[in-house]
Amino acid sequence: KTNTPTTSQGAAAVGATVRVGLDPAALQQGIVDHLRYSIGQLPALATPAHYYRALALAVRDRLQDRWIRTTETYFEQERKLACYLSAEFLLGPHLANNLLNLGLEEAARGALAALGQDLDTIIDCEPEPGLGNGGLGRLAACYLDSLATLAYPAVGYGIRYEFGIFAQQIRDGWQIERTDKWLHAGNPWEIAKPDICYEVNWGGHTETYADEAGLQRVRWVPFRVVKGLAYDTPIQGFGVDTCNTLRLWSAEAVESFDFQAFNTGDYFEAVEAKLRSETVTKVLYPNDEPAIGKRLRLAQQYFFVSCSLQDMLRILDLAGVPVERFAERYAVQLNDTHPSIGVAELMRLLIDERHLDWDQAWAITVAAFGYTNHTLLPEALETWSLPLFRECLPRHLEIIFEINRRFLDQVRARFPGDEARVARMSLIGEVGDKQVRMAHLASVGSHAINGVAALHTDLLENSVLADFHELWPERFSNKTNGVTPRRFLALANPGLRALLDRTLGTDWLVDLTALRRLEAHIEDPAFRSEWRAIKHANKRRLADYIATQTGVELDPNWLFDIQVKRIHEYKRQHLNLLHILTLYRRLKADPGLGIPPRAFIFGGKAAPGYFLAKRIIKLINAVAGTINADPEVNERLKVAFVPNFNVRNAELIYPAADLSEQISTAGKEASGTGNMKFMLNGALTIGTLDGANVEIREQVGDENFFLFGLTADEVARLQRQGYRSADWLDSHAELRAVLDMIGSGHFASGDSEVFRPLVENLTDSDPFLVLADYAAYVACQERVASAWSDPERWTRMAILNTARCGRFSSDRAIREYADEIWGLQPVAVSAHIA
Ligand code: 8GP
Repeated sequence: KTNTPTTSQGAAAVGATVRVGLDPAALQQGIVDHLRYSIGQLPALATPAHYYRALALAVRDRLQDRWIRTTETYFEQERKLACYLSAEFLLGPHLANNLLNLGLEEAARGALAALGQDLDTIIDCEPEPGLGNGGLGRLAACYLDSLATLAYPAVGYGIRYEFGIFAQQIRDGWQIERTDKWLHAGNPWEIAKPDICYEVNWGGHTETYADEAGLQRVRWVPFRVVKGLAYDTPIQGFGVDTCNTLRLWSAEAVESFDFQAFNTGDYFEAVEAKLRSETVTKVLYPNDEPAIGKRLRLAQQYFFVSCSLQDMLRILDLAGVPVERFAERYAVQLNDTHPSIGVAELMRLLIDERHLDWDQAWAITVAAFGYTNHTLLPEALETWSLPLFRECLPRHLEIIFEINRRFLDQVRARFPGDEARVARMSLIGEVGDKQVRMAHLASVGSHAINGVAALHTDLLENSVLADFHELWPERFSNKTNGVTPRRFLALANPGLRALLDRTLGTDWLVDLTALRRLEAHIEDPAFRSEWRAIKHANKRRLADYIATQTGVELDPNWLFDIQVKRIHEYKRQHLNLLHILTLYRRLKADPGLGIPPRAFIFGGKAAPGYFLAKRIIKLINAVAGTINADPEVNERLKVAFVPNFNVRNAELIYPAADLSEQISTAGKEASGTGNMKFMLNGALTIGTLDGANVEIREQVGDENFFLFGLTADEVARLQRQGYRSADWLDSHAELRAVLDMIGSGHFASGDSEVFRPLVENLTDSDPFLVLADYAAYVACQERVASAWSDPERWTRMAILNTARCGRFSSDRAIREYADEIWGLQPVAVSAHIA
C-alpha cells in the first residue's frame, strides 16, 4: 500500500465517518481501532478493562462533534452562560450514562457482542469518579445532566482531585479508609487543555503604587504562585445535541525547579516547593457537613475559584465583549459557601487588574452571583480565622474589609442605633477569635440567595440568615432540590424503565410529571403484579450484591427497609438501630410474635475523624453479626451494612427498596435527595417532617407516607426549654432495656466499653432528640408492618409514589434556577452530524 497524500486523505475521510457512526458496525470498528491505536493492546490479550477504555474512547469520539458544536454555538450566539461553581461533583460512572444520553445502548451491546464481550461486564470496569462527599456533590452532578438535557448554556467549574472520596472497607465491623486512586488507569473521558491555564497567587503582601495616570492602585506580591490547568469532561444531554463542559482545575508548580534554591544548593527545598504547589488538588476533604478551617482547604477553594473567574474573563476578551458586561454574559452560582471567596476575587480582578472603579465592580459582582445554602448546622457554616486568612489572601482581606465597611453603613442607615444587629451581620465575626464569615460574604455579594427545600428556606430566612432576609427579602427564594430520572430511574432500574416505556411511552424521561399517567393503571391487577415482579427482581439483584460483598444472605420476599446516606448523628441511623433492637428483644421474649420478616439495610461513609459516626457503623455491624447468626430471630430479622456506598451501588440499592428511611431530626436535613431517588423507584417513605420530606408527603398524599416525630418547631421549643433525655428514658422501660443491652456489651462479646460513648451520648445529652422520637418511630414502624401485610395495598401505594414524584426531577429545579435566578434561555444546538 503506497502512502501517497491522496490515499492518506481518503483514509482520514473513511476514518472520520467510522469515528462518529452510531451503528453497531461503526462502533465496533471504533473499539477495535482504539484498542490498537490508543491503547496498543493485542486483541487476543485484551481484558474487559481494555475493552472498557476502548469503548469509552469510541463513545467520546461520538460526543466530540456535539461538544465542539455546542461550544461554538454558545460563542457565536453570544448567549448568557450559567457557571456552576462547586468544590464537589459526585458524577459516578460515565459510560452507561453517555450511552443512554446518546441513544447508543443497543449499538454498544451489539458491537461488543460481535467482539465476544458483554456490555454489563465492560460497564463494571469503570472506576467511579467520586469527586464529592454526598448530597451537595451529587446534586451538582444531577444539575449538570439537566442543564445539558434542557439545552441550557452552562459550564461546571470545580477541582480535579487526584484522590476522590476514600473507599470504605469494613474490617471487624469498623470503617477503614482507603485512598481512591481513580485516575490510576487514566481517565478516557477527560481532555487536558494545557493551553488553558492560569496563575494563582498565594500569601505574601500588598503594595500600593501610582499607575501611568497617577491613580493609586494596589498590587499583590505573592509568596507563591501556582498554575491551574484545565481538564474538560463532556456532559452530554439526553436526546439532544447539546454537550456541555465540566471544567476541572489541576494544580501544577509554575516552574519545576526554583532555580534560586537550586543554585544555592538546596535541591530538596526546590523539589519540595513543587510538591507543595501540586498538593493543592491532591485530595478531596472527606467531611460531609462540619467545616474544618484548614489552610489547604482554603487554598483549594481559592485556587479553583480564581482559575474559573479568570477563565470567564478570558472568554469574554476572546468574544470582544467589554468587561463591564460581565454579568450580562455570566450567571455564577455558588454551590454553598465553598466558592464564596469568588465575591472578593471578582472584585480584585475587576479593580486591580481591569481597573474598574469600586461601584461599577460591585454592581457587576452582585448581579453575577447567586448563593445556594445547603445546611443550617452551625458547625457546617464556614468561617476562616482572620490571621490565617490574612496570611493566605492579604488582598482579599482588604477587599472584604471594604465590602464590610460599606455594607455596615447600609445596615446602620436602615436600622439606626442597632449595633447588636451590626455585630451579628458583619462579615467579620468577633465572638472569640476574629473570623471571616463566608455565608455573610456570599449573601452580601449575591443578588439571589436560596435554600434547597421549602422548609429549609423558611428556616434559613428565620434563623441563620434572618437579618439578611429582613434587609433584602427580595433576594431570597426557595429552589427545592431534584434528581435526574435518567441515571436514577432509566439506568438504575431497567425493569421499571421498560414497563414505563411500554405503558406510557418515553416522554417521562424528559417530563417526569408524565408519570402521573400511571395512576390510571393502579386498579389493574395485572399491572400491579408486573410491578411487584420488577421490584422482586431488583431485590434479588441487590441481595446477590450484598451476599458477595458481605456474605449476608437476604430473601427478596422480605420487606427491604433501607437507610443509605452519610453517617451522621442528625440523620439518626442510631434511631433506626433502636427500632431493630426493640424488635429483636420482643422476638427473643416471644418467638411466636407475628411480625413480617424484614431486612434492614444500611450504607454510608463516616467522616474519618467523626468518632461517634464511626461507632455507629461499628454498632450496626455488631448488631448485624448477632442477629444474623441467631436462629431464634434470623428468620424474621436480618441486618446488612453495604460497604462503600457510592453512586454505582446506589443504582442497585434505590430500586430494591420497599421502605425508605428519612428519619433526621426535624429542622436539620436541608433537603435530602436520596429520599427522592427512593420515591422515584417506588419505595414508601417513613420520615419526619424535615427537608424535602415535607414536599414528598404533600405530593404523594399523607395516606401514602409514614409520618412520625417532632416537628421543627417542636424540636426548637423543646431545646429552648432545656431538653432532658433522661425524662424520656424514665417513661419507656423498653427503650431503657434496649440501651442497657447495647451498653452491656451484648453485641460486642461482652465488651461494655466499645459502645459506652454512644449510649452515654443518648442518655446524657441526646443532641438530636433520638429518645424523644423513639416511641413515635416504633409505633409508626408498626403501621408500616401492617401496611406491608396487605401486598395489594402496598403495591398501590408504591405505584403512587413513582406516579407522583414528577416535582422532584432536577429538570424542574434547573428550570426554576434558569428562570428566576440566572435569566437564562435554552439554546438549541444542532451538530449537523451525518
Ligand atoms: C447536603 C444536605 O445535607 C442535604 O440535605 C441536601 O439535600 C444536599 O446538601 C443537597 O442540597 N449538604 C451537604 O452535602 C454538605 O453540606 N456538604 C458539605 C461538605 C460539602
